[in-house]
Amino acid sequence: MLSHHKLIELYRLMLLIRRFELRAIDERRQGLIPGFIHPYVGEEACAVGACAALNRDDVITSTHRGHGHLIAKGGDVRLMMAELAARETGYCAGKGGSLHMTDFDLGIMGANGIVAGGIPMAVGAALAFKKQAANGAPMRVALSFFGDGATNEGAFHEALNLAGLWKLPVIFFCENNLYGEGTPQNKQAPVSQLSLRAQAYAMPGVTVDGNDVLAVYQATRAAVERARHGAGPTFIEGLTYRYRGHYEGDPQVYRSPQEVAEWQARDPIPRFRRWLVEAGVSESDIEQAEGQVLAMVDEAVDYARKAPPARVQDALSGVYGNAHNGAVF
Ligand SMILES: Cc1ncc(C[n+]2csc(CCOP(=O)(O)OP(=O)(O)O)c2C)c(N)n1
Ligand SMILES: [Mg+2]
Repeated sequence: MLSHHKLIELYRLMLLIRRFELRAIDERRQGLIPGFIHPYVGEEACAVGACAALNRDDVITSTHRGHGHLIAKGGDVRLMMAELAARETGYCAGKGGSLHMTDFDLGIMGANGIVAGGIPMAVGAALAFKKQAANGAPMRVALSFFGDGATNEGAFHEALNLAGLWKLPVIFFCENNLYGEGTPQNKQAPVSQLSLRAQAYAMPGVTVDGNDVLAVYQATRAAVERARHGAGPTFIEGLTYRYRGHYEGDPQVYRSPQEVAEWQARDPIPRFRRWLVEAGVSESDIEQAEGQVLAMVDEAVDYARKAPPARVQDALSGVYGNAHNGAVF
C-alpha cells in the first residue's frame, strides 16, 4: 500500500496537470501562448498512475497530448509554460511548443506530433536497456503513452511485434479516450477492447479504469515488475475520456454534451479526493497540496511572462541537437 505522502503526491500531480492546462488555455486566449494545445483534461489519472510506478531513470515517450505525461514524470512547469509562450528559457528554447517538449535528465523522450511515433522509440530504448542489463546494469524500463487511434498505425504493430519477439522491458500504455480526433472508436477499429491486440504479440494485455489513479498505478506496477525481471512487455489499456475538444477550439460536433457530462461525473480528480478523505488523509494536508499547485502555476506564468522571446536568428540552432547547446548538424 502507498504511504500517505505518496497518495497526496498522486493527487497533487493530477491537480497540477489540470490547473496547468486550464491556465494555459486561458493564457492562450489572452495572447500569451501562440500555437495549438491538445488538452489532456480528464485523462490525468493515466499519466500520474503510470509514472508513479516508474523510477527516475526509466523513460517515457509521449504524444501530441503530452503535458500530463511530462508533469507526471517530473517536468518543470515553468519551463513548460515558457515553451508554450515561445520564450528562450522554455524546454526547447521556445522553438518547439507543446508538441516537442523533452527532458532527457528526467527520462522524458519527448512529446511527439506523429501519431504512434513514440512507440518504436520506446522499443528502441528498451532494446538498449536489455543489452545494458546483459552487461550487468540494472534493468531500466521504457513506457510509451499513446492513444486508441495510434493502435491503428503500422508503427504500433511493428513495434509490438519486435518487443514481443525480443521480450523487451517496455510497457505500452494506451489511453483509450474513445476518439481519434472526431472519429469514434467503432468507426476506426474492428475490436472495441484494445487490450486484445496484445495477444497477437505474445504479451499480456489488461484493461483498467483509466480514471482511477490507483488502478492505473497497480496495473503499471505489475507490468514494471515483469519488465524488470526480464519477462518482457505488457500492454495496458486505460479507459478514459477527454473533457475538452481534440484541440482547443474544436467545435466537437461528433459527440453529445450528455456523453461529456456522463464522463465528467467520473472525473478522476474529485473522485480521488473523496477517496483520500475516506482513507483518513486530513483536509488540511489536501488543502496544502492544492495551495502548492496554485502557487506553482502562478509562478510558471510569471516565469514565462518575464522570459525573453525566442529569437529569429536562433531558428536553425539546435535543430538536430540539444536545444540548449546551440549545435547545428
Ligand atoms: C501519423 C499521423 N497521422 C495523423 C495525424 C493527425 N492526428 C493528430 S492527433 C490524431 C488523432 C489521434 O488519436 P489518438 O491516438 O486516439 O489520440 P488522442 O488525440 O485521442 O489522444 C490524428 C489523426 C498525425 N499527427 N500523425
Ligand atoms: Mg483517442
